[in-house]
Amino acid sequence: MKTILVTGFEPFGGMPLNPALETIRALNGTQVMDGFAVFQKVCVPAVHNKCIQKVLAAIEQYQPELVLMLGLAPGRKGVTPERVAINMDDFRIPDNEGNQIVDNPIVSDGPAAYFSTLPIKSMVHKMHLSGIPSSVSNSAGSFVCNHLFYGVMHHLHSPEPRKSLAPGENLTPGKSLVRAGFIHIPLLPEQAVKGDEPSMSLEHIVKAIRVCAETALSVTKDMVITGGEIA
Ligand code: PCA
Repeated sequence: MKTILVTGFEPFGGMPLNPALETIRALNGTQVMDGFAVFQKVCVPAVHNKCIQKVLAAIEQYQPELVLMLGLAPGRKGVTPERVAINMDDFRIPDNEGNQIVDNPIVSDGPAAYFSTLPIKSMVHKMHLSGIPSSVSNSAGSFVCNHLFYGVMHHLHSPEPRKSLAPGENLTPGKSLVRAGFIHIPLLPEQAVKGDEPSMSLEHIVKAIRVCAETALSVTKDMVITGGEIA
């Protein structure tokens, strides 16, 4: 059976919970596509460098087909697959060990950015068909989530590990390739009781991530539909 590594951050910024952690707990050990693949959770510290090390160790251990990294983005109205990770830390708040890094590249000689190798357009389309609010996000921010996203994509593009798919590259079953990317999720309803911020139930978020996983495991070439924004 194939493994889908699903990572979620611990609570950060003084919040008591992180829906990403609740989501990976709910998914852990569950299967998709009639037992074709199973979710394996990884709880990730909201701490620079340590988060990357934790996920790389899990990739080494589980040799997954697919890596879905999840994080909370308060204010998002839906489930938002990220298009791109940028090589820059600019933390508006300290991470969970008090590090507040400003204007520092994540990998000093690394490229400016990496694209997600998930079929983000197809994932959004399938989530819409499943009744889940969703859109492509063109920025994962410049905090710990972008940091992890960039660090993992950099590792998957370096020569030694299993190679990552390039955007649009065909997925050839049986080849040792791993698709990876980041998905931001909204607040849970209990985190938005004042009614001034959007939220989504855990049930819907879990369903959304299952749809994303099934899409990423079955779509060989992403759809060409707009997910763009006018600034
Ligand atoms: N969201 C934060 C960090 C951890 C999380 O879940 C972010 O978007 O960077």
